Amino acid sequence: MKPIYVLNGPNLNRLGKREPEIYGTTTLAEVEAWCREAAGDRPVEFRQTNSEERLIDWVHEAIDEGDGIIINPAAFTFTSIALLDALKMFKGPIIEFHISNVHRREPIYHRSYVSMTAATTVMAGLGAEGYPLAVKALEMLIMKQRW
Ligand code: DHK
Repeated sequence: MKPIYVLNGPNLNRLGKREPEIYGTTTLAEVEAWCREAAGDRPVEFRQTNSEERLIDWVHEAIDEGDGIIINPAAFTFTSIALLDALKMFKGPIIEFHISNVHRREPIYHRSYVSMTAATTVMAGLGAEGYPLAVKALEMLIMKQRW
């Protein structure tokens, strides 16, 4: 069984302390534990970076090694065509994940490059508690070969 990749973008290393009124008080380490529990026997590559280059390198790794991707690109969602181009090469389900409901926030958070042609589905606004739900949803998409 190939791993799923749970990739997190810039500033999410500060989760729990960063704008708790928007992102809550759960830490990224707690989110990782929830994802591993939700994945059961499925191996999980759980990562975070503030670097666009590294995030793209991990997508390339997932192209060769993974069965599915959950990605919270954070601010790169709205800026990176390079990340979109990398995700478009992935032959499997991709869940674009946002802790907050970006569509209910400032206009700079409304136009997602990832959603344009790469994301199979988008989950937004469920808080950090949405991550383990995304793991379950990704497993369903993998099993149904739907992307
Ligand atoms: C996280 C960020 O860092 C913001 O740039 C996004 C996203 C929203 C989130 O809700 O997880 O706009």
